[in-house]
Amino acid sequence: MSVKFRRSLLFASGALLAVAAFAVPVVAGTAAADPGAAGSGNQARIVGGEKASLADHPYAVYLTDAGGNQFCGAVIVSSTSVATAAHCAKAVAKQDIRVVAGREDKRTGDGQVLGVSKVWVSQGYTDPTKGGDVAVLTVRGQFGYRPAKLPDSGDAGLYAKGTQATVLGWGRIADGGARSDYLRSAQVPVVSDSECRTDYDVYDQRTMVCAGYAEGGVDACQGDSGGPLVVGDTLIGIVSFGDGCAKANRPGVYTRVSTYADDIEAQAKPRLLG
Ligand code: 4AZ
Repeated sequence: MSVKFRRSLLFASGALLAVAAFAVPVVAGTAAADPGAAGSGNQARIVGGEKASLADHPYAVYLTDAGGNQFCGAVIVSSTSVATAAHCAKAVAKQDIRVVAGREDKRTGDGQVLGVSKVWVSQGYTDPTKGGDVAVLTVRGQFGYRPAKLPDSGDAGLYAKGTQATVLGWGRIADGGARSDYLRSAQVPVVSDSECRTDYDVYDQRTMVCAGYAEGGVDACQGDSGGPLVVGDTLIGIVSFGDGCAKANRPGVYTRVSTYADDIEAQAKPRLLG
């Protein structure tokens, strides 16, 4: 979700006081002419990335509405379920959500299109900027593609500052209209909690993790929400929000999957009826 942050500055007794910013969600603006340019602040695609292959990332999937319009990304976490952002799961009625797996190029009929039988949203979720931006969709049928791994207690180091992670998506291309037809990926380093707290007043290190370069230029963008941030095949983040895309000192904010791994696991488990 693209979120515009306003910061108010208060000068008191010669001291500079940063007042807690209030967040005003806005519809992402129109794209700049130079997608991928460092610090351009454009609203275009996965910024600064490249075409990616499902052979390397078979768990990367996207969500469409009943009309076939891609509105978010998601990630296979078991043979019968995907994880995505809560704000994605809530954007379209359950009966209208389709999960498209095994289709690198949206213009083809490759892979599978599965409906959704159940939607689980993290308890207490209200807004991406308040955390808990994670959901699990149970599909009708089974995926023929391997799931991403969920992080366990031994994976805490993956969240260390500087870890190179890969973000994947079919996000918007330009001019607030068309989205990328192809799966794209970009490499982004994990940002420290203290740095991300400086960048975003709403940052919560328990429920979120940031990734990107201080100078900007590489980022997830509109339409990439719900998609995976992986290290190898381990899912460490889910694209959640940001102030625009690829701006300096405005890294992408991701749901911290380790915090929700047990919940996701419980929801992902294929359950026997009766
Ligand atoms: C979005 O609207 C979105 N730069 C996703 C990620 C980011 C911004 C917006 C992070 O889906």
